[in-house]
Amino acid sequence: MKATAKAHTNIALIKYWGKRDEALILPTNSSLSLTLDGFFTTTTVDFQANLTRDQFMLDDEPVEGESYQRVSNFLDIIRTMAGKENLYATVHSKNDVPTAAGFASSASGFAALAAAGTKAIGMQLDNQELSRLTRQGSGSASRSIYGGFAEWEMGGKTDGSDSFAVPVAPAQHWDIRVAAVVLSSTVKKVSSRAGMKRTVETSPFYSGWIDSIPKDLREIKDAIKTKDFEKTGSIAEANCLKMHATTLAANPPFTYWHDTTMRVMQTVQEMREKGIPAYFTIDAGPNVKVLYLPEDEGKVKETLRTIPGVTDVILSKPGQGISYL
Ligand code: 2P0
Repeated sequence: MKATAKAHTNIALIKYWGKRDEALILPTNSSLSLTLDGFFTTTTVDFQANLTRDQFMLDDEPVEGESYQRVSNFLDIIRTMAGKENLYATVHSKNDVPTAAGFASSASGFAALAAAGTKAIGMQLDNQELSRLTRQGSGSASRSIYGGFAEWEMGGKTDGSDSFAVPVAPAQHWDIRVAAVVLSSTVKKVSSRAGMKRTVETSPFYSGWIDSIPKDLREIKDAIKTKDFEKTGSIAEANCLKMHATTLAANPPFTYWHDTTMRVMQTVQEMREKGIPAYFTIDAGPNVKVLYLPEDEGKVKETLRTIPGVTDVILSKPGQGISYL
């Protein structure tokens, strides 16, 4: 009862920022992302009758504590679905996500775990069912089931049955690139879970954020379909700024940005003034991801690398969805 799956991380162009149900991980808004080739997790799940508890190894090191509990709780959901409540597993995960690049490994991690775990226990789920399950491990992971562009539809039901991701366009549809700009100082004081919770509960800007999402989603899907880079990039950049604005109005207020974060944002805007179409987006941390077109790769990389406080620039293409090894 053993299976191995590989999943890539994704970068949100329309951000998921807020939950309406924390246990089931149901969001307050729909979101849209691009799956990335350069960052992935490979996970093997092996259910064995002789085990009395799960074991979780990450990059060959045993994991305990909160991370272990999240994995084991997620396997509980799979066991319940399969009707095999007392069957425990060894989980071996390998992250090919440079941690310094500022990508949360939870998106690729839970997508790979869901795919390998369900296959190992003998279930055959379609992508929609797999995305719905994966969502319960980590919200953003629901989008990593698919390659290319994917939308996580928030749904409206209280049981989460209509909250899952759907494909928007495959990786082959459009070769746009993402540069992960690595900063020398990346200490993050507020986790994304805690940050979105505080924002939903206290930020007076939150209702403006929610109201603006349907239009952003509609327009970015049109722009992706017609491969309109300026429109796609400017909607993504503005959506990111709106998300981060909600945190400034939270109580207590907070921001994920550092001085270098702002320097990178300004440099991207200056590149545009010089005629290079490039746009930024930022998740719940100080690192910046820059969207650009393949023909501008050399100039974009060189410009970003020379910003004081930037230690590395890691480039990625659109990536594929779940695969089984
Ligand atoms: C996103 N982020 O759409 C947004 C943008 C951060 C900013 O999804 O609590 O790790 O596991 O559902 O998915 C980060 O939050 O949160 C995130 P949980 P997750 O990518």
